Amino acid sequence: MAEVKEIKKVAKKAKMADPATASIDPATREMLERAQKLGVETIFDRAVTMKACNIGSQGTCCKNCSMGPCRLPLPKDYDEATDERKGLCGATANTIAARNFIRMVAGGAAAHSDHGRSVAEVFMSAARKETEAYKIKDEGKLRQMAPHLGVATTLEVDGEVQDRDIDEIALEVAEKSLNEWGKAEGTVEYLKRAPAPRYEIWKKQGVLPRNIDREIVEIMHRTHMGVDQDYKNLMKQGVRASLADGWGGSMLATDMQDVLFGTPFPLVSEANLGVMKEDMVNIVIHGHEPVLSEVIVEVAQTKEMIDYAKEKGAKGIQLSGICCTANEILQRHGVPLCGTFLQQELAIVTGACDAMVVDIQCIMQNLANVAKCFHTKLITTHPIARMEQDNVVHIEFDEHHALEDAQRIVKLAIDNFTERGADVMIPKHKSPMVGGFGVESVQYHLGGTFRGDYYTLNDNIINGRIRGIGGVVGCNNARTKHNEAHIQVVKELIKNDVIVLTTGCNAIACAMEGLLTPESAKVFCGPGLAEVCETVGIPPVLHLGSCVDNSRILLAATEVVKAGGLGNDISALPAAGSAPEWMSEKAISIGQYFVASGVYTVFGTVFPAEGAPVFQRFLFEEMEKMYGGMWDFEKDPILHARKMIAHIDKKRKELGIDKARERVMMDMSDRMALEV
Ligand code: BF8
Repeated sequence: MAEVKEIKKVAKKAKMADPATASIDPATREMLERAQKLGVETIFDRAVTMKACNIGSQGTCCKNCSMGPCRLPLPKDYDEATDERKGLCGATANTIAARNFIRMVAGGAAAHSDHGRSVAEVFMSAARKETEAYKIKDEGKLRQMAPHLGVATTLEVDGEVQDRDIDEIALEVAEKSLNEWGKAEGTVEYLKRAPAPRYEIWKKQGVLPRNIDREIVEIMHRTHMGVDQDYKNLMKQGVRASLADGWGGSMLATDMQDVLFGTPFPLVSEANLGVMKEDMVNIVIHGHEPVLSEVIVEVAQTKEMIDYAKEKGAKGIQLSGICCTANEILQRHGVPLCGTFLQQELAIVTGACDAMVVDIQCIMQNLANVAKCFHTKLITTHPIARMEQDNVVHIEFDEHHALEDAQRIVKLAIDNFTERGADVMIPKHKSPMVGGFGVESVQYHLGGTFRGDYYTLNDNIINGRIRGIGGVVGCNNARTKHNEAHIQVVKELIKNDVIVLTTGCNAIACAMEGLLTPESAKVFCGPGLAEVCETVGIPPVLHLGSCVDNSRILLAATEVVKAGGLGNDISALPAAGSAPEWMSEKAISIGQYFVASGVYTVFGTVFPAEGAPVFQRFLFEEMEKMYGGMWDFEKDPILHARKMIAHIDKKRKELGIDKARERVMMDMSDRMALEV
């Protein structure tokens, strides 16, 4: 039996989560039961014992100065006309909720964009040839992104146009990109990649971000005690910073990662805790930045490391991933997905995780406590994300000696294989999947043969086989049943012929449920979408990558606009966005740049403005008049999906293509009736 080491166990009398209601996933339930039997506390148990603060979750707790916190709960008999709630300084519920909301935007935009900056710095090292570990891998993508930064890809020699040297382009792109975080003049370059009418809306509203860092800093200034006290003006800055994320930091991160590591293209893999292997060294990679994990993938496949693992009695090395680092290495290398955000502790509870390597974001500090109970080496790698617990090993990663760092980490994991206890329990559950989609591969599968655009996709939206596009993204939230809302929303959409583009933990949840296979189209889709997926050979849910890759959804939507027939702006498209189980500030930033890009966006779980109904109405209704997109909130997953479908139908009607869809639907049933 296992030696599960000394641990602060769940007190016997403490309430614990009920595995049956904690998750829809059998592997998660199995591991949660095991954790509870072993006395290992997880987030699922803490979600039962610790209640969320109602005022904070409504968005109306202000702790921006030491006279507070000032708490303004929504009264039961709330009446807008007589609402006189205020903090000590007089800040209204609207001001407080708007300040809190845009601080969340700032947190999310900072996380995505600082990740982007790190990639840009590695990109610069590669362009300067200062590192052996990174090279320009995808020259085509580099040539494609360069003009958007004002970098020429050709030059004229003796009256002849020639391709410019790739190293020169790389250097200039690196310089221009890094400049985007702090340039003194102008606006973020990539904004012009949006459809022209969209850019004009941003210009008219005065929300073109000047540079990425400045907009985030300005949020912190404006929300400081005694500065901006008008929720509309606060939101203007929230929009500006979110655009600096979606069309700036995140989009640059995606592009530069593609150039350095390759643009994803469809590939097969597997998902869920069952991808771990008992007879192999299991290295679970977790976090968000692919710069280190890319090198770990390379090193783990070397003969030297595989032989070393065999020397230690393992059959080889099994890599798998949690969260968005998982999505990054899945998309480019087919490394299997171990699980979503809520499964990180459970990967260690298997007793088979020889090393968990973490970088930044969505890493629970409790991992260290769980790792203490098993043999698992928990390795932090990033200078800005360390843990206080003494069992955590810190191997700081530096792109200048990336190979050595990765070798050290992989070797540590292999050495630790021999330390495993006997009680290993890996759930059997895993699902096959196809991942690796992106703007380019959607074009390949759903574009015209010779047109190089999204012709086939548009054509099928116009003729009604595909009703519309749903972008379903975002986290898990321990306050709701793990993966339930994700899966119900997505199933309801595809059942109604809405094709789904997914990223982040929603993508992992869909993979675990088998929705990322072409075969699932026949089982779960309406007849129109099933026909398209079967003809083209794609899943009805397309995995577009990590959360910074939501920028791929923005660009895919832009390609749909460009292909024609569906209006001249993103807001005209029969499309809607969703984050059914969101929890992180990054999700708020993403939601806000979707809304500001013209997308109707529905969130589940809680909405952090419920305590300020006037401000919430501004987000849900007024924003549509300004940006063509707006927020909405719906907890119930089926109603959530139906709201999205209703919006899609409204847009179809505005485009005059609702009749085409009716005809297709009538054809199906009428034809059957006629044939009888
Ligand atoms: O950036 S979806 S829980 S893993 S925040 Fe985190 Fe949310 Fe998962 Fe990726 Ni995105």
